[in-house]
Amino acid sequence: MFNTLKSVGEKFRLKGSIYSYDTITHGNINSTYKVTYVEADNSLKSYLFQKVNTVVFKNPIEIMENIDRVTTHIREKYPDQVTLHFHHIDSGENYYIGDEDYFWRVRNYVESVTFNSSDDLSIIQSTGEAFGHFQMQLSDFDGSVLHETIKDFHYTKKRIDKLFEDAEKDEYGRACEVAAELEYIRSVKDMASELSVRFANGELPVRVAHNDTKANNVLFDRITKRPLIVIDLDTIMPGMGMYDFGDAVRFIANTSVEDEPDISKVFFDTAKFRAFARGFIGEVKDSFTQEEIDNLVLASFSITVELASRFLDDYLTGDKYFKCNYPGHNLVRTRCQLKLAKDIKRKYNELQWIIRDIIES
Ligand code: GN1
Ligand code: MG
Repeated sequence: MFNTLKSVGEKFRLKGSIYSYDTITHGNINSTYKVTYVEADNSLKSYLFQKVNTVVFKNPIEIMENIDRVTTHIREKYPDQVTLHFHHIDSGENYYIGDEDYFWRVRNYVESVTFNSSDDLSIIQSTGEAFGHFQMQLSDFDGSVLHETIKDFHYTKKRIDKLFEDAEKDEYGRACEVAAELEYIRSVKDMASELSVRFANGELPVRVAHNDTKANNVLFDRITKRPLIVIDLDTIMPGMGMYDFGDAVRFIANTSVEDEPDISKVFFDTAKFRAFARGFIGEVKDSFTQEEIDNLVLASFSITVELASRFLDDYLTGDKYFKCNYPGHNLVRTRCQLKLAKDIKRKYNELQWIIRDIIES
């Protein structure tokens, strides 16, 4: 790896020589490294190198254009905020296509801390603020100029339809193991699909969606523990703001991890939901419509069922999309997300009351 990183660094004209590097292990798609250089005056400077998975991201150049447009908009509106800065190669691009078409990019490393989960409700509320703030900052940005880099990314109905088609084909002979999971998804398909269908019909607002609002995509200041910046802008596309909320709570309000094998540990924590919602809604209440606010809980349920369907589809089609750490990892992920979806559904009314309470307070 060292030699690869060294030659990528040379392309991006980074000064000095590599002092150390670490692999950053979170993220299911791309490969990420923190690379520290020692410069001529002996000072250390770190960068984030990323090798983009071009099987998933078929148009990485379009992704870089999207990121450029969105970060420029934010930088112009809030010049004092920490922003992401991508380095350029000699010929001017902010990416480098290397051997075997590997797509590399390099950005500033922001000294910070991230949280995969937290029992500290103030951290959760701040995470909500960060993602709400991101939505708010982009509420006056014309989303139609963005490329749809992964078509129908959160078109839940299509995701579920594809799952059933692949279960029918059953190329890996795994469908018989997952009859119960398929049956549950079939039973909630209409409910989980509703928002995505209405969005596709033009009945709901088109926003700039971040589309990957996991807690660890917010960087916090190490000392003040205030949010600094939202990262991982690979999936910014026109989409539903409500789904950004839903994706975030599916991750942060899970009492365990996203791929917990023991699903008896998996519940949807209403106190964490409340904390996140308070932070998020505080930021978006003037830009979101009443209808969007009223559908935040449905969005949370829908995206959880959608992700379960994506994991299960990947399992049935040979585990080619999500990185798997062991055989059956995608099935474990599926079961965990379905357990969570069931718990969200069970607590539906209580969650709606929490949203109402926040709006009225
Ligand atoms: C993928 O690799 P990562 O963690 O950024 C996926 C998201 C899923 C997530 C689940 C492009 O994101 O949609 O919610 O895994 N990203 C893509 O952990 O498919
Ligand atoms: Mg991501």
